[in-house]
Amino acid sequence: MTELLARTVSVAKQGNILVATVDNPPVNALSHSVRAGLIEAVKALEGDAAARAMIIVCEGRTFIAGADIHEFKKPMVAPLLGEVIDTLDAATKPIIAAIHGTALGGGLEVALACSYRIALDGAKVGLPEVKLGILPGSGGTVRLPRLAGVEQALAMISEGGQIPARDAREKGIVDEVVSGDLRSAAVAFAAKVVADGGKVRRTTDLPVPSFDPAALEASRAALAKKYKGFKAPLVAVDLIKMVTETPVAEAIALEYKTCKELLVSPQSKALRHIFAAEREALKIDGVDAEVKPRDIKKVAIVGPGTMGRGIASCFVNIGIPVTLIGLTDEGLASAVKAIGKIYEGSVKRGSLTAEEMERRMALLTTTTAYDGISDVDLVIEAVTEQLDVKKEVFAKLDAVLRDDAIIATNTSFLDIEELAATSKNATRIAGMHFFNPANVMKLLENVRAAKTAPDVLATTTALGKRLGKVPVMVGRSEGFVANRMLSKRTREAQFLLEDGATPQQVDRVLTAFGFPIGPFALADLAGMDIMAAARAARVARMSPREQQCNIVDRLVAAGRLGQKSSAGYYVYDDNRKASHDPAVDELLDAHRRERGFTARAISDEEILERCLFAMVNEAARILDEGAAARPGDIDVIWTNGFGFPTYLGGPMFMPTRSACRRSRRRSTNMRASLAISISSRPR
Ligand code: 3H9
Repeated sequence: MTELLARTVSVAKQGNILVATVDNPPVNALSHSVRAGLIEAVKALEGDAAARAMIIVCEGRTFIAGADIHEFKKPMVAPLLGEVIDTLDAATKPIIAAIHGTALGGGLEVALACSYRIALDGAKVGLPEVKLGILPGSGGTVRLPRLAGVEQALAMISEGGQIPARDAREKGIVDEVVSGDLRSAAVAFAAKVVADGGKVRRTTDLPVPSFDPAALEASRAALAKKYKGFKAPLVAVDLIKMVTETPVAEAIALEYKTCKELLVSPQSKALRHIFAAEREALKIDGVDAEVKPRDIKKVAIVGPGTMGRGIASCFVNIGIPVTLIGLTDEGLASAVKAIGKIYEGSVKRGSLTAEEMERRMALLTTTTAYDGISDVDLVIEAVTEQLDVKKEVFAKLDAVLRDDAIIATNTSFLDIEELAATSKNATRIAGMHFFNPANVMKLLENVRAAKTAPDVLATTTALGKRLGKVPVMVGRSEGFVANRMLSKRTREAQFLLEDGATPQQVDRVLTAFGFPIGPFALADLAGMDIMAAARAARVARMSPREQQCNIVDRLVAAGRLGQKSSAGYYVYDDNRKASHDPAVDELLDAHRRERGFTARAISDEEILERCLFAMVNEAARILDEGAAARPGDIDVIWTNGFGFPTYLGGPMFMPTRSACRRSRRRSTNMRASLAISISSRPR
């Protein structure tokens, strides 16, 4: 018999075991109907004298992935999650959570309120609320330490990581790990519990295991350093400390109060915006969600330089064979050696096994001839940034590839339309702009050209996700989105030097704001010769002021190429520690004198506003041109590409919020334009 309790929870009976099945796609979040349904399921268990235990199992790809994030914006409707948890906790018959996929946040809290937890091998559990700027609010901080210990619980709650079922078993969070059919295994487990007397086990009856208070304080210091600027990880320490000192009922109430306070904090709003924006970015403007990506089983990468190597390792990391094409055997051999070195480092650090390294390296082949790649599904060209060279590569690829194979360029600033026009089949041309180091950086700017086929766009997006990247679709635009906005910030930072600021002051203001590195330390890292070359390529299109703002050329002329020559905007010691160099003050003074600028005192506020507005203004132009589909896409690009603090929500979210205070009725584009009018002096 199957009884529908709520639209999303159904109950069936198997012998004397009730099976409550949650079915709330896509991730079985604890929406109102699930909460109501779970309470009804417990009532059904209590009301059925013949039923001796119940399992909670989920349909689809995962166990309950947490509270329904979409409900956070509205007033919550009873029953709240706390009531569900209390109902499970108060049940007089054992309830068993059967976990597959991920049991996260409120989902794990539901499981922790059950008597037993069994998990399918490969499932994961975690309390990731901190990533949304909140903390568990339905007993997670109260129950997890009682099962896993205080230090382990703090690590999971303050960092939000997921742990595999086997680890969870070892740590006491899960009772049994099974393989095969989870539902049958859970019913068998429940039957055994019944046969053993049908005992109810309440996590809240357990004592808090002993712990080292000094370790908690050490965690606080470590978290403050690792998550600089983030509030919730530090609140997690206070919360766990409170739980160790407070009776259960009071601790649960205090935990809920803390969660509610965090939920309305600006950081949580910003982090939830980024969570939603990253998922929204996967929806390609103008491409139907039903469009199927092409199957990518084999890849070739042209160009075994820094980018080509990094991109190659991204693919072999996920088991896709790669053919690396280069001009010489020597160049290819050194690329393979460099990739091997990256993996050797991981093996030494213990993050990769020697066998896994071997497996990955075996997926890598090299060739100097194009005819060996006729069977690949995708080619990414990562050759030198010269249009003619790339056109030549495209012609060679056109000659050997299957018609349905995709050609993606990794160009950072060349015109994708010009490249597409050289191909005999422009529909298969797209951009996949990886960031250096490609094997580390999360951001992937996928580029669409006018004629790119919808399923090619769907493929680069799906592939980005498969590679563990955060893909964002962008359109034709010089420098696309990330670098185009960065160049405007860099330009403004240079103008600030002309006006009287120092590199140290600008870098200090922007790192205090939350960027991991300031623009001048970043320029030293990139190399002044590279910056000068990029400037030379664009100089004809620059405004007169920018054309004459040639500080980079002066640094190059003085032999100050950045970190690589131990001197740029800063001077560097053998450990690459940067210090102020009076020679740079003199160089800047000379520049100002020649250009007719008188140095004035510049406030930190002016520095911050000018640098941020320069970015936001460019973003507004990018949106107006359609080179980015949504403001949220730009936030995703900047938080993942250049370390814009996620707790501020990105450059579009942040100024939008302050502009909102001035006018609630303006559209997002208009709000960005507001920033333009504020900083509208001639550039
Ligand atoms: C919480 O539980 C608080 C409680 O302690 C206390 C409360 C008082 N709700 O990521 P994907 C959607 S806080 C609603 O691409 P994947 C997502 O928007 C919560 N929707 O899939 C997307 O929809 P769309 C703690 C959600 O396979 C679709 O599902 N839990 C939720 O790569 C697919 O998502 C978390 O923070 C949600 N909770 O990864 C878990 N989660 O396509 C957050 C996802 O329409 N979720 N969606 O945009 C995740 O980490 C991943 O989604 C998961 C699946 C690992 C589950």
